[in-house]
Amino acid sequence: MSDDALLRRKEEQRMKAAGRLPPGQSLTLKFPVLSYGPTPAFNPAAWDFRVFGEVKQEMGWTWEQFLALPTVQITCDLHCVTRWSKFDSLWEGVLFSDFINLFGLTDKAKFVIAHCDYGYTTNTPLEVMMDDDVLLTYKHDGKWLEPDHGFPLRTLVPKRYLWKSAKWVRALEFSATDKPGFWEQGGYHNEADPFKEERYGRRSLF
Ligand SMILES: Nc1nc2c(c(=O)[nH]1)N[C@H]1C(S)=C(S)[C@@H](COP(=O)(O)O)O[C@H]1N2
Ligand SMILES: [Mo]
Repeated sequence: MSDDALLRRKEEQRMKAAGRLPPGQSLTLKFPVLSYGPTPAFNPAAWDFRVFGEVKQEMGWTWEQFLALPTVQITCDLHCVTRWSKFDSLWEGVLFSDFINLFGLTDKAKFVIAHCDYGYTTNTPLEVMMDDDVLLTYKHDGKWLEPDHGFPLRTLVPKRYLWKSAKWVRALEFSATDKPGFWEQGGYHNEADPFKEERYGRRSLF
């Protein structure tokens, strides 16, 4: 076995023993790219980010304005439905639960729908988004996030399979009703908790 394979296996055993490896997952030391469609070009002068729906005040940010928002750093584990898990990755971004205070939510807001370039969407209950590790992020491992991984902005929802972490996100919709997103409509599980192995839903279209 190569040194890399040995290291990987040792790390995997360690994470399993620590209860950090969800069922059916194996450890990767890489950060694979999984996108449906191309990586969008980023034009900082034209980019904007907005919030709409069940908000007290609709709001938008330019890239410069977004970068001025206070950030936090978190270390978390990532779990992809394609069965790889990546441990102890470092992220910096705006904490979602702080971000919503900038505009306020109505009492009806129960779900958050991320809208991305090229129309990718994903839905997550507000309650899940309020966790203290959910970010709007643009830095990974101390560097600007790679474009393939979602630069300029991605949501990060570490406690759900990674398809719920929306790359190239341009808007957040706050909704009273749930609106299954791209993969959720395509047959992935609506809840996507890796430790419950919620990979695929009942109504698979594939
Ligand atoms: N906008 C957008 N976000 C996306 C995707 C996508 O195709 N478009 N793919 C999702 C899926 S299925 C996965 S597994 C992760 C992969 O993230 P990564 O490429 O950074 O590993 O991004 C998610 N976010
Ligand atoms: Mo995925």
